[in-house]
This record gives sequence, C-alpha cells and structure tokens, in this order.
Amino acid sequence: MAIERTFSMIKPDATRRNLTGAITKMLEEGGLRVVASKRVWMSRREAEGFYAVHKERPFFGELVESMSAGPTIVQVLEGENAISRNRELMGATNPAQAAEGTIRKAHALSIGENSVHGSDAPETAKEEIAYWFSETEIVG
Ligand code: YYY
Ligand code: MG
Repeated sequence: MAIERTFSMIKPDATRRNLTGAITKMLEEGGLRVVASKRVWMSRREAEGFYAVHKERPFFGELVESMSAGPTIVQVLEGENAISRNRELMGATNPAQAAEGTIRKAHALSIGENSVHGSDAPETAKEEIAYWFSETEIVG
C-alpha cells in the first residue's frame, strides 16, 4: 500500500461549533496522521482561488461566502491511501446521503455547510497542499 498525502479542511461551519478536535479525532482514528495544520480565516479571493474549478457552478457564490465566513483549519494528512481513505471517512458531499459513521453524517449541517473538505485525486492533493503550505511547514 502506498503512503500518500492529502489536503483536508475543517470548514467554518465546524470550527464555529467547536468541532476541530472531534473531527481531527475521527481522522486520526481512521488511520490518518496530521503532518501539517494551521488555522486561517480565508479571504473571498483565497476561497475563489481555491475553489476555482467550481466557478461556473450555481452554488459558487454561496460556497465562497461560507468558506470566508469564519476560521478554517487547513491540514495535510498522511497515511496509507490517504486520499481515498479521507474521502471514505468524510462521507458523501450531501450529508443526507452520507454513510453512518462518517464525519459528514455525524456533523454536517447541509450540502453547503458540510464541515470538511478532502482532495479527490493525487494531482489535486498536490495542488491544494501547495495552495496553503510551504514544504517546510509539513513535518512528517
Ligand atoms: O469534494 P466535495 O466537497 O465532496 O464536493 P464537490 O462536488 O467538490 O463540491 C465542493 C463543495 O461545494 C461542497 O463540499 C459543498 C459545495 N456544494 C454545494 O454547496 N452544492 C452542491 N450541489 C455541490 C457542492
Ligand atoms: Mg471536491
């Protein structure tokens, strides 16, 4: 099995409800290790840049609004098949469809305020990590 790194966020809807520890615990108990972490309050411009792939989607405005509405914890996670493992632990984008035991099932409020982000592929993981972290901030 390959040791990988992925990019994760604990979104403002979750930090607002003091869920940083609870969500990090679910990630750690799911086999992932936090190798970089910081708390940021992203600007609208940073949120637009991060989610640029979605800029033509109807929910883009709300997404940028909610991501810049409060603090986010940005993290790099490491572990076996970290990208797909993290997606499993997160659960489906829409919490109404998320499996029992997943982070979104336990904590998400709605499809828009769904508590966590996780990269979806090796290339996006690399880009998303580089968007928020320099190499020296990642300590494996
Ligand atoms: O990767 P993931 O976060 O599970 O979903 P994406 O399809 O990449 O969408 C990113 C983000 O956009 C999602 O977490 C919430 C928001 N969103 C939305 O508000 N409404 C939708 N119908 C789809 C996505
Ligand atoms: Mg996505």
